[in-house]
Amino acid sequence: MRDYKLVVLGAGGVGKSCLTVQFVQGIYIDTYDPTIEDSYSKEIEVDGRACNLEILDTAGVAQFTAMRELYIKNGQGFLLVYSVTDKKSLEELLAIREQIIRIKGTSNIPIVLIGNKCDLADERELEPEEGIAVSKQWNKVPFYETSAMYKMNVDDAFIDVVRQILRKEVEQQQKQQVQTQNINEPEQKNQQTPIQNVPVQQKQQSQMSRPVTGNTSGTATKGSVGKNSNTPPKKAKKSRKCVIL
Ligand SMILES: Nc1nc2c(ncn2[C@@H]2O[C@H](COP(=O)(O)OP(=O)(O)O)[C@@H](O)[C@H]2O)c(=O)[nH]1
Ligand SMILES: [Mg+2]
Repeated sequence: MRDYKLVVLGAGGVGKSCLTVQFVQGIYIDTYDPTIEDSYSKEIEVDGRACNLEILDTAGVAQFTAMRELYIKNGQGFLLVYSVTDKKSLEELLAIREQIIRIKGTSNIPIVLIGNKCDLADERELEPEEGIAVSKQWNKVPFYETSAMYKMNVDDAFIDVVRQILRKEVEQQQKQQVQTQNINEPEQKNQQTPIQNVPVQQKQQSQMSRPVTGNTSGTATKGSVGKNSNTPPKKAKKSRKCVIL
């Protein structure tokens, strides 16, 4: 089984831990220590492939630390979380994404943008359109409004980023195959036509898969680790408007 490293990033209090624990354990913890930075593991099957996810739930306000550099370097997929009740938390994600791009040296990175707490209709400072606008700005990264409290779109968002990683792997394998063929091809042609001087045709690069832009689904199987103070969810205020782009 392959290991995949996911990193959950965003401002303090946006719901990173609640989302992670909800995804891994299927429970909502209302009082999670904001200073705890923890990693979780969960086995899931995505498109028939067994994956072992290592999920790092980050904490702390200092964004530009050596630690952060290290786990961004090691991370393969990133969940960038803001709260729809906190305008500033979306702004903070812009710098975080820039940092990821700088460290990775590319903008082709498996990322999902998450607007959490979409159940808090009365406290909204950000409408779905604002998340959609940022997603467009970021090469149309998939955008989900989630509620960790009501487990809305939580699995979808995590599985989406895993699917992006899998797709990227396939793209890289295809690229390697094309390169190998390009190296081998001239020799084969020469063997077949030893006398005539036939120019060797350059193989066209094969069409790469298109980037993920839509919502996805998959099956969660097994979770592990964590603290358990399972508080039952409060009743939702007003309508819960959540979107998936
Ligand atoms: N209503 C609502 N509250 C949430 C949701 N997710 C998190 N919270 C609240 O936000 C607080 C901070 O969440 P936490 O996961 O600790 O944030 P973190 O600092 O980003 O890890 C929690 O204690 C919850 O009270 C959600 O989906 N809906
Ligand atoms: Mg936390």
